[in-house]
Amino acid sequence: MPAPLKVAVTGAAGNIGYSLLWRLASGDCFGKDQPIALSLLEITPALDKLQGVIMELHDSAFPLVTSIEGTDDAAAAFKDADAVFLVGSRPRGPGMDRADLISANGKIFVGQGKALNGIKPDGRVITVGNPCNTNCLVAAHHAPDIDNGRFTAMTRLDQNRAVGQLAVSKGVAAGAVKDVFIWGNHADTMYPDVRFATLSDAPVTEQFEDAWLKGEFLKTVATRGKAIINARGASSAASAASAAVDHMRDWFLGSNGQIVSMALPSKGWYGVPEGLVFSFPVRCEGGEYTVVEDLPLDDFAKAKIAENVAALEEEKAAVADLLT
Ligand code: NAX
Repeated sequence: MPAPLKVAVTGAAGNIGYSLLWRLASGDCFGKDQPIALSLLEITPALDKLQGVIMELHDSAFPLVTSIEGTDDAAAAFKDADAVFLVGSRPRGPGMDRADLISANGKIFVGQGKALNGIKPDGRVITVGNPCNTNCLVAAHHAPDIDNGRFTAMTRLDQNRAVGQLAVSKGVAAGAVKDVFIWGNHADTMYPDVRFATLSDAPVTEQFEDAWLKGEFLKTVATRGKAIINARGASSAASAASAAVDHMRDWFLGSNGQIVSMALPSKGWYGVPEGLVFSFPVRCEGGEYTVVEDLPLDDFAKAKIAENVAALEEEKAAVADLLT
């Protein structure tokens, strides 16, 4: 057996945590022969609840879990971590607009960014807590010793939602759909690009009307989070946890040649301003991701990318005081 990976999860007593921790512990993310040491971070008032979660994890007797620590100290939680899931953040409260939420959550990611400076230099960070792209930007900014390429944000749930819509429409399993990915922000503006995707080995663009792909399909994917809240009375938690597992698993173990979505600090790819955390098409192999840089852009894709750049520039401006 290899040495255990230290896996840190924030907001571990929350709804996503309650699904995510069991998937991590069962080996779905890092492999069925990879032991893990769980390091769980919560705010002080939620530590009792976290103890209950830890008791249940112990009661699940996972063979791969070597230890479980719960703490409210971010520096201790992240020290020498190999993988970090930044899930914890503040939900939007009554009367809060998006700018208030961005600014309230941005502050959390200043402190956590400083603590993330202590992860292993080759550690991997996924930001799930919203607004995840901009929270990731803030966290990476405050961890100067860690290459900002180790910081990512999650648009895999949007990708999976798009795959799910296509698969259900044709009555096939999701595994028949390949190379769907997301451009931009994890927000209503994001763009699920299917121009290079296949379903049952044939191009998606030959099996669906263009008007549907750019209309109802796009809208369904973009507003799926709200539809789930309306139907379930609670936000997507199991599917979000599943997407976080997919994201981190592919980064560690590879995407088998498939294009997947990861929001990354831009290095100027596709004209996206450097540093903006933007979802790009990537392939993962040998523990690293590589942006697929040579995809042609049509006018629709260019317009959607521009719309997302503008939205993310606006979010960045809202946290300018946290980026000094
Ligand atoms: P919950 O409110 O159930 O849980 C959040 C947990 O985070 C709570 O236990 C809280 O005590 C903890 N927390 C708050 N501040 C913290 C801090 N500074 N350090 C450590 N823990 C802290 O929310 P949940 O449903 O689990 O969702 C978590 C986040 O994921 C939210 O921001 C949500 O908006 C976001 N999502 C992101 C998605 C994505 O695709 N990127 C999709 C699902 C989800 O909406």
